[in-house]
Amino acid sequence: MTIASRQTRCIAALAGIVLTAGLVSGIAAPAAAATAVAFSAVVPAPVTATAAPGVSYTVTSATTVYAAPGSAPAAATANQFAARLRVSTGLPLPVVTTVAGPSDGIALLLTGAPPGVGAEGYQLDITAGAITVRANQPAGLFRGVQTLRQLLPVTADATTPQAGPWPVPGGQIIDYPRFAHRGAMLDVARHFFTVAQVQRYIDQIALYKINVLHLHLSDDQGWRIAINSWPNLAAYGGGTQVGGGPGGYYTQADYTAIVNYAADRYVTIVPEIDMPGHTNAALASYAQLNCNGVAPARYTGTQVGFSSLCVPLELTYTFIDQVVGEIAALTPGPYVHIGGDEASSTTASDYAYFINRTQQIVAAHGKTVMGWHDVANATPLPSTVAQFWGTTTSNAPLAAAAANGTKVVMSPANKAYLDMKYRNNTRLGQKWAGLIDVNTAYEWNPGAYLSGVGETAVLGVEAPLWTETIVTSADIEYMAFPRLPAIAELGWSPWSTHNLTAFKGRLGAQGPRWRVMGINYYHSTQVTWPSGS
Ligand code: TNX
Repeated sequence: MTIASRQTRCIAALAGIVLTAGLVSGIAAPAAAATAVAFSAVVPAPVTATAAPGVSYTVTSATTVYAAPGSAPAAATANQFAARLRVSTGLPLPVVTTVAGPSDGIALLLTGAPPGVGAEGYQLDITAGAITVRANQPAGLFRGVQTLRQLLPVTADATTPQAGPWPVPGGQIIDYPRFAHRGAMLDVARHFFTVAQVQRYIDQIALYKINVLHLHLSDDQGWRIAINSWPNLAAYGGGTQVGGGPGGYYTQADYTAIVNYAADRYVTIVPEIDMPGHTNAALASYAQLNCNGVAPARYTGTQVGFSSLCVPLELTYTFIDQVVGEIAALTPGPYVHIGGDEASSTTASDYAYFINRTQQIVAAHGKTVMGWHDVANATPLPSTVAQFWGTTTSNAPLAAAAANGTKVVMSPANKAYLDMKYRNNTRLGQKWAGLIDVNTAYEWNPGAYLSGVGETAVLGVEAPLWTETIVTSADIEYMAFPRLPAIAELGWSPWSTHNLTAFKGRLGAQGPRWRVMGINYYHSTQVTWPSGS
């Protein structure tokens, strides 16, 4: 099936902003640029933000960063934050873990947060004398630090030394997420991206409180993770990509490096092995996995729906058991994503049998199944999470599954797909789900979008980036920014804060920061970007 014809099949299948003068000037003049940012610039919008007019804290050579005593994760977040700031500010910023509640400096504490902010929430207090982040869990400290980063002058995110001062506006923020799952997906199968490229993206998404990175590790065009029991998958099946380039794959040590890097930023990796369709790379690597015993050629085009694992073949399930077993052992997160989309070369009854049996294999390895929403056509386990990727606002099998307890991650292709073009003339991307500029990406309510899938059935949101046309990190960034922050805000901020005009003000305030960070973002005409950004 061609990309152009997919749209038809999919449908069938399925507060005012204050910008200071310094911020507006971007990176131009360091002294002027180091000006306090307003609370109203933070993305995602916090639950409550109460500014203390006229009050600010200034980070100086006397500032110490304190981490909750006895907590290695708190110390790690403090060290990460201080290391980042030392680069741009040139300040010493020592990290101290021995005192409980300092009255000066920047403190990351695991005491005194409101219980209601949960595991990822935090309370941030900024007075003239101190900045305090309080959380119930280390994850909350990390999220709070991302807010603090956004409240520092944009030059604090530079990778070279900048002139201060380093003021932070005074007040209090109490904040916690609306949804547990706030994801980004990167397709490393259509084009391969190195460990360093994935880590760069993790850094960028973590700033917006994204907590899941779903890696699409296999597809027709490439198999991207080494599996010891089936070595040809990576060695041969990883050697191509769309357009015929050399592809690549992650060794298990590489994958672990990604998992650990993500964990240090409180991002959970969800590995996806797409099955039973999207499997040409595996079928090309092992003739014995094919129903006819003949390995197809490797594939470098962009069609979908032509490949399928051999459902009646017992070896198929040995293969899945061994692949899932190795990936589960490398993955501390709870999920293994089994794909399940666009299996148009598999009959409906074969599909249901395959998904049901594969779910059992994943469960036997101690993991929870995620699958594209097509898995609702089988019999999802109560724990299985279905990821909606359709372009309609109703999907009967998914609504029925939700009524049975299935949780849903919302990735409607016409809203959340980062590979859709912004406009007709966007150089990258596709159009099968429509054009998506900032307004479209932001203007929908994940908890009230799909009929029969209400707020309590929604686990969260995810913004997938398919990479048929995406080759470089600059390409990734161009498609993700500014739309990824829109999806991040839908996932984190309470619906009561939802306001397109205010959001676009917040987004505009990010432009100078992205420029300083070297993020190649799309200057949407729907947003007013500060001059120089
Ligand atoms: C559909 S969405 C796909 C992918 C393509 C994408 C391109 C989904 C679950 N499958 O195989 O890469 O469209 O936009």
